[in-house]
Amino acid sequence: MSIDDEPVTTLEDLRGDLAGRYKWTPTGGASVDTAIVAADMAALDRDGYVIWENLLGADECEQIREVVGPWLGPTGRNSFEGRRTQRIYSVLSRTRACDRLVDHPRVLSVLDRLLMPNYLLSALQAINIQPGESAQLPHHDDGFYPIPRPRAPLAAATIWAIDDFTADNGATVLFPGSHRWGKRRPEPDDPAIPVVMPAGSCVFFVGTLWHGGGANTSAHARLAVTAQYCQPWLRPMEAFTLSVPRDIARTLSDDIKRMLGYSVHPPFVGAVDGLHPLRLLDQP
Ligand SMILES: O=C(O)CCC(=O)C(=O)O
Repeated sequence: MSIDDEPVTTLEDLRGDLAGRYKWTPTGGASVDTAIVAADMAALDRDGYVIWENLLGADECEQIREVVGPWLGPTGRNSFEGRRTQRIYSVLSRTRACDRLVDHPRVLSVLDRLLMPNYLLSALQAINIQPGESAQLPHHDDGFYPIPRPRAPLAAATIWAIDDFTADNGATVLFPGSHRWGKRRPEPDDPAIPVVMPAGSCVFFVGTLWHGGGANTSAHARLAVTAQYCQPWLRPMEAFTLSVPRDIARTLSDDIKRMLGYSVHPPFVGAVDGLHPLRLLDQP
């Protein structure tokens, strides 16, 4: 079946499927002014990315720095993770300090329009690029799903600057407009821009946009948090229903619960023992 075919949900006898009342619920993104969202969507369509400055206050960045700092241990195991880059995975199982980034209304407002209802969180990581790190291999974040380009994005990503992003400290480098490319990869002459933005800002880009962490030729580390999202019918990068204990999941916002996998892509993708997975959170 191609993704353009009639979805199985239109079959008469699946009308009362188990997604029921959870088929689509408004997210925190509904609180964002529609004119603002329209401008964001136009930028994403044109450039493949949009930058939102100063969404977090200095105190929130400081809190994240303090919480994340003690976990920053070994550097990456390969050049993609970065030999001089520290990564913390499974952030949701460790702290609540980054929840606000995951379900920020501005982020959800564009995800609501880019992806299908009940889209999932695919990854949440802290990335600390240390001095001396070289530029990361350019890639696009939905490149590991084996569906040929050009195509609509299957995923989207945010990168939140917890430290100021400067041209020389490893700011993410983007290839504007590359979300429309077919099979080709970035060449040395392709225009690329470092995302220079103050701490507390966020760059949002579609999963088809070529990008990579920048080289850090400065004397200071660059801390970021990245939250990535994918279509509800794809397998996320991080298996959050396995890594986040149910006692923690119960305390999360409805939007985050849904994005962790306590949701269904109708009629039954994501079901647990034939039932809606939210029921697991009702059980002791
Ligand atoms: O740290 C960054 O700026 C980009 C990292 C990235 O794109 C990735 O690891 O997928």
